[in-house]
Amino acid sequence: MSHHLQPLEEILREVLPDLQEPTLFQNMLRNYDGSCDWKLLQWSLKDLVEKFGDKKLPFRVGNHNKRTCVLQHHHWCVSPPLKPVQLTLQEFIDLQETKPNNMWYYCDYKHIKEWLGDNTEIIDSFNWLKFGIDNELGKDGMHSTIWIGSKGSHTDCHWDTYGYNLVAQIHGRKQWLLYPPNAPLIPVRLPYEESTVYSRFNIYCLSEEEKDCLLDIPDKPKLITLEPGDVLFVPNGWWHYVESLDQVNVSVNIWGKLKTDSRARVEEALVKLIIAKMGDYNQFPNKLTTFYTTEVECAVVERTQEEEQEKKAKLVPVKIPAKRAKPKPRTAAELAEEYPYYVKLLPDAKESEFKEFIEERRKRDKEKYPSEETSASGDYVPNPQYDSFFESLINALCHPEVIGKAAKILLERHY
Ligand SMILES: O=C(O)CCC(=O)C(=O)O
Repeated sequence: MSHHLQPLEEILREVLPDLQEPTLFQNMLRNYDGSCDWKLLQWSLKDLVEKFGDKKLPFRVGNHNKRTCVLQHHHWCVSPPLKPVQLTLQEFIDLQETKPNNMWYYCDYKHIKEWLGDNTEIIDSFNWLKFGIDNELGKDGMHSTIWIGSKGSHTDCHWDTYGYNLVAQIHGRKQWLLYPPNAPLIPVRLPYEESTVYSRFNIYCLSEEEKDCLLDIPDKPKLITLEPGDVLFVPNGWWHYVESLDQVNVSVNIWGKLKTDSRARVEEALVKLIIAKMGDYNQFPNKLTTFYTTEVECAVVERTQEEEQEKKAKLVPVKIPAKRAKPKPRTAAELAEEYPYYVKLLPDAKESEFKEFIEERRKRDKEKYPSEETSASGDYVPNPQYDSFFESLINALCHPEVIGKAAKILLERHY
């Protein structure tokens, strides 16, 4: 029998959208008798292989010690191979024995609905009800995202423009480096990915200059290794760099909705308009300016309507409970104090620990094989404008501060 009081889902439903700090939830998915609320977590790797069956999934492939001319983002992965390889989970696991040590494989950011939407066993094997996400989004795994990678697979440093993030580690360990919003990590929108603001820093494989800059940043980072069963809450706007530490890594996540999402939609539509019109990117086949302008306009209308509703809602008097109830925890610190067995604040990374982390990544760059200096072939097309003035111009116009201001003006002037 548990003597620890678990945070109620009603509390987390209310509190999570407002939490301002990354927070670790431990022991939430496992019960005292060792059983799991999530079958996904209970399954062994062999079970997982069986559940995934012969479904082929795309894995992008990168090189452990290659500092490419670009970050190893989804669309800019180095060769070989040029395109993601299609593998079943079993094939991916088998590859770990035979692949060169310096290659990593990552089937990342895969919407379950799109890739495993017909696999009811996986969809029903987890849900986010305990975290108060009990609407369409979180009642099962359908609207979650899955990440399957090998040691060294990583997601470059970025922040997500929509929602708050809950990430559950299922298999293997992953290391997360987090920085608060506004830490000077140089936001860029090229290579473009909707809803993701990347940092210019290639943390996976740091140059000397980047290393020095990182060590000079006054904001204190958080560094945490997630173990199976851990759930990490990442507030909107926090930078994160994520790297897999073990041979086989599986995690799932969900983005919970925020009131600010409709505002972010206006900003994202503006960025898309600028990039689609100024850049020559294959991912924007529609060359009609009106197409993207309409997207901005729809986002503005939607946001304006939401603001109206918020204003009306404020006019409705709030009922004050007759009896003064015990105040509910409202911040991460209060949650951690009230539920110490389940909720942990992330301490700032110790200086020595952070320096070691940085040195390891600096080493990758030093060890790169000169003969492997990126020379992409086949249909991998390096961005010819990388670091050109044109790219800097796009990044300047799409800078979150510029876009934020433009969105503000648009919303104030509309109608
Ligand atoms: O697990 C990863 O590689 C990255 C996850 C991530 O960026 C996210 O959940 O927002």
